[in-house]
Amino acid sequence: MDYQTVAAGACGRIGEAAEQFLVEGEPYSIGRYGNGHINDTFLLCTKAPGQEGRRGRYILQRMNTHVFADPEGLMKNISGVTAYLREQIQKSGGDADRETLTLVKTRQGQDYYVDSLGSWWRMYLFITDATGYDVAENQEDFYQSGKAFGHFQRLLDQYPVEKLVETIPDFHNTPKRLEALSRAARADVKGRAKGVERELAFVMDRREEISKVMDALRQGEIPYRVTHNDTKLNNVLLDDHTRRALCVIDLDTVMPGTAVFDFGDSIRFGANTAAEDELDLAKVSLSLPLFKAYTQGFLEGCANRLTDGEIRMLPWGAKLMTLECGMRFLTDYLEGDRYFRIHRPEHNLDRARVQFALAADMERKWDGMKGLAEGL
Ligand code: ADP
Ligand code: GN1
Ligand code: MG
Repeated sequence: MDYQTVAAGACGRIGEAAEQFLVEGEPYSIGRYGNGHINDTFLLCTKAPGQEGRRGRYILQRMNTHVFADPEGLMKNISGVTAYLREQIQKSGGDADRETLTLVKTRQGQDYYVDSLGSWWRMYLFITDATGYDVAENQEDFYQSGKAFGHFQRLLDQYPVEKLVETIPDFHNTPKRLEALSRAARADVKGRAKGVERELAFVMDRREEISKVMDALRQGEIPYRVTHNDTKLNNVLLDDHTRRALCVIDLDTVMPGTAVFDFGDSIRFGANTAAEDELDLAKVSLSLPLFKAYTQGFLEGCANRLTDGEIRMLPWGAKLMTLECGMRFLTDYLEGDRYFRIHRPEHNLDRARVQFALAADMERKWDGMKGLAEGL
């Protein structure tokens, strides 16, 4: 490999992997890209042979096979879902290369490459002139992201569920997340439980509520749907020119689930007035105007197909996704930071504290959230 730049933090057999995919031009630079917590994501640029200047851009990802135990099943999901979305987008006259992810094949005609160290790699066309935001800069952007995730949900409304592998079993099974946290606290492999008694108590005080949405699903009060399950603001790209929602990305967790949790996960991330890992908890709060903007966008994007039962559950979706994410960060902290990528020693604990502060603020603003969700 003699690329001009190979970024610090490159991993595995990245050069070997880059050369397996059918790109236009020849690879000349590669660097880490984006702020995802799970996969190793790189931007690969190519140039025409013997010439200077960029020819093409691609996203090269090393998949996280610790998190996704069945990468082959996962890639089947992504290939099926993206092909289906492509068809729908083309039917409605859209630009499928920008409005959904497009997998780039390997020279062997596969959707992924397993390198000589056993790492799994995939490549997507880079979606140009578009940005995934880590904070909602204004209500309109957040409204747009709600529209995108709602629309995504509607496009997949008729997708054959039996084609989907459950890439992470019990991903949003909130009572199981609570059990996992309790187990991690009991095992206390890193000796960290003593320092998080307040956070554990915060969760335990709310244990009766934790299964509220799961119970509604099990009792058939709300339907299972094909959902995204990781609806963070930076998993949707907005068009840089129009600032309108363009493409929903990060399709690793598309599985049967509930629209209530897709809604809730977006709120926990994007309607927080502080970053997910803010150290000053006084800055953490739920913005009701952002909550309103997202709700409007999501309901419109779903073409108002959510049932009354789902709409009534939306505030619970927000609170339980916030508690769940807090529990997951805290579990990972107790277990020694094996799941989420961290950038400082107590990063997962800081993240958990933010989620719990946000859940507490949602309790203070509960009537406002209910009024907005049911009143729109
Ligand atoms: P993770 O699961 O680690 O969050 P993502 O698939 O979300 O990984 O990718 C990480 C980041 O890379 C995204 O937040 C986005 O900024 C960027 N990204 C991913 N795929 C594309 C793409 N096809 N075009 C442009 N940017 C992308
Ligand atoms: C992870 O992959 P990314 O960074 O978009 C995680 C989500 C969490 C989120 C917290 C597969 O999302 O479930 O809510 O971090 N994804 C997976 O920021 O676990
Ligand atoms: Mg992501």
